[in-house]
Amino acid sequence: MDPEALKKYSALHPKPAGLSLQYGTAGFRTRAEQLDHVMFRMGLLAVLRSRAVGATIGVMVTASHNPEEDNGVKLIDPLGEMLHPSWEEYATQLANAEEQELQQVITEICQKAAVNQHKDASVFVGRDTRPSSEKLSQSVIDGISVLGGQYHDYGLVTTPQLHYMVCCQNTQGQYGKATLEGYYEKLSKAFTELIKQCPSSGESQRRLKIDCANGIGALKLSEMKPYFPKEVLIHLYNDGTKEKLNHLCGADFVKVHQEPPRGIDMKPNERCCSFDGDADRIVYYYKDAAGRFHLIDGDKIATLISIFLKELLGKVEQPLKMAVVQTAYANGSSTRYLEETLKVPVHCVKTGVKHLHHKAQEFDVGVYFEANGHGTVLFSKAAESKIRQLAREEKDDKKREAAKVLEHMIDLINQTVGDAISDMLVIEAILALKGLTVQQWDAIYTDLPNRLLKVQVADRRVIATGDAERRALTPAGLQEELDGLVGKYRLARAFVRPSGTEDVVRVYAEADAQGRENADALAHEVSLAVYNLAGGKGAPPQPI
Ligand code: NG1
Ligand code: ZN
Repeated sequence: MDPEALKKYSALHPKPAGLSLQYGTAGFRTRAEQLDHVMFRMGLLAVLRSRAVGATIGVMVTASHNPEEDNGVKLIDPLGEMLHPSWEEYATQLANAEEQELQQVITEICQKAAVNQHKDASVFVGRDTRPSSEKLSQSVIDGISVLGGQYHDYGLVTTPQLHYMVCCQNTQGQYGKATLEGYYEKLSKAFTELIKQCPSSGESQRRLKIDCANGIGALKLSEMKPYFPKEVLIHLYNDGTKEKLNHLCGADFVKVHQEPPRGIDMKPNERCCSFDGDADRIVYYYKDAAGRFHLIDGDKIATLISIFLKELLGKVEQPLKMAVVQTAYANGSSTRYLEETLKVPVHCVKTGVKHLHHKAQEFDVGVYFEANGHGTVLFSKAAESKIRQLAREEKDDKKREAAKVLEHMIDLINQTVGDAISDMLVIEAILALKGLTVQQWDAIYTDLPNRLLKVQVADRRVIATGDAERRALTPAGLQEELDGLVGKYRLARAFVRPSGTEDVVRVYAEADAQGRENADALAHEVSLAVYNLAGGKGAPPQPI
C-alpha cells in the first residue's frame, strides 16, 4: 500500500464531517450525495476482503426499492452470499474513519483479519439505473485501484446478476459463465427444457405483465427476450423511459400498499408481477372480475414452489430433507398451510436475507422467502449430485423424469440470492407444468388481513427484540402491552422491530376478519404503544 497515494485519492472522496453510517441488513443506504466517500472506501474494503479470502469479491451500487435520490452499496462474498457478518463491522469502521485515521483503520483490519497485503485482489463491480450510480461506482473503482486491486466493471446489472457472476468466477465456471450472456443462456435453457413438457395452453394463460419499477429489470429483461422460447409472452411496464424509479410502482410499493402499481394496464384475471428497483424481489397479483385486487406475495411464492418440489422429491424417492425458512413477517396462514397441510417443516429467523440464506443451507432443499418477495431455493451439494445422477442413470422412467425436472429447477433457480428474473421463470414454469391459473394459485390458502406501519421514534435502538424478532425485550412494559392488544382479536399476531434500512420502527399486525378492519385497528393500537413507550417523535400515529 502506498500511503501517499491513499491520502491523495481519499482527499478526492472526502467524508462529510460528523457523518456516521452503519453497514446494515442491506449494506450502506442513504441519500446519494452522502455516499461518495463510502463508495471509495468500500472499494478499499473489497480489495482487503479479496486478499483475505483469496477470491473475487463483488461490489453492487444500488438502493433497491428506496427512492431515486437514495443510493447504497453492498459487498458480495465469494459464493455470491452476503458479506460475512465479521466484516460488516470493518465496513462500518472504515466508512466512519476520519481522513487522518484511514491508514490506521486499514492496518488494523489487515491485522485482525490476517490480510496478506501482497496477494492479488479481484473485484467485480455492478450498478443499478439510478442517476447517481455511475459516478458512485467510479468512486468504488478508485478505491479498488489505489490498493492495487484488479476489477471488472459489469456496468448496469441487476443485483442478483452480480451475485451470479461472483459465484461463477469463484467456482471456475462450475456454476456458469461469468457473463451476462452466460446468465441468459443458463436460465433460458433450463426454462425451455422445463416447459417443453407442458400441455399447450392458450395465449391468455401464457401472457404475463411485468411492472419493472422503472429500474434495471426492464433493461435486463429486454436483453434476455431473444433467449426466451416463443411460448413466453411478456409485456414490460414501467420500463424507466417515462417515470421515476420505484415511484408508485415496484414490488415494495405493491406489497406495502396492497394495491396495483401505477402505469400498468390490468384486465380482470390477468397475471401480473412487479420487480423491485434492483430486481431481487418479485410479487404477483391480479384483479378479479369484481375489480378486487389480490396480492400473491413471497409467502405464496414459497408455498407454490414447495408444493411443486415436494411432489417431485416424493417421486424420486430419496431421503432428502426439505424445509421452508420464513421471517416473522410471513402471513400466519402461509405458516399454517405449510406445516399442517403440506407437512413441511417451517423455521422462523430474523429479518434480512443473510439469516434466511444461512438457515436454508442446513437442509438438502431449503426454500426461503421474505413476505416482500425476496427469496430463492438452495440445494445442498449432496442433493444436487444425487439428483443429477438420477436424471442420467435411473432406470425407472417416472423417477428419472422427476429427477430431470428437479435438475432443470436447480439450473433455473439463482441459488446465490433472491432473483426476480429467475424466480419469475421458476413460477411461470410451475404454473405452466401444473396447468394452474393465477386464481387457483391464490386460492391455495387465504391470507390473514395484515398491515405494516412505520413509527418515528427518537432512537429506534431502544427497541430490542428476541425470539426471531417476535417479542420486544425492551423498553420495559412494551411486550406486555402488545400481548394485551393482540389478545383482543381472533387469530391475531403483532410485533415491532427497528428497521435495518430506515430510521423507523416497523409495526406488523395481522388478525382474522372479513375485511381488514381488525388488522388495521390492531396495527394502529400497536403503533400508539410504540409511540408512547419508545419515545415517539412528531404527531401520534393516526387511525388508518
Ligand atoms: P428493514 O428495513 O430492516 O425492515 C427491509 C425489509 C427486509 C429486507 C431489507 C433489505 C420488510 C419488512 N423489511 O428491511 O425484509 O428485504 O429491507 O432490503 O420488508
Ligand atoms: Zn432489491
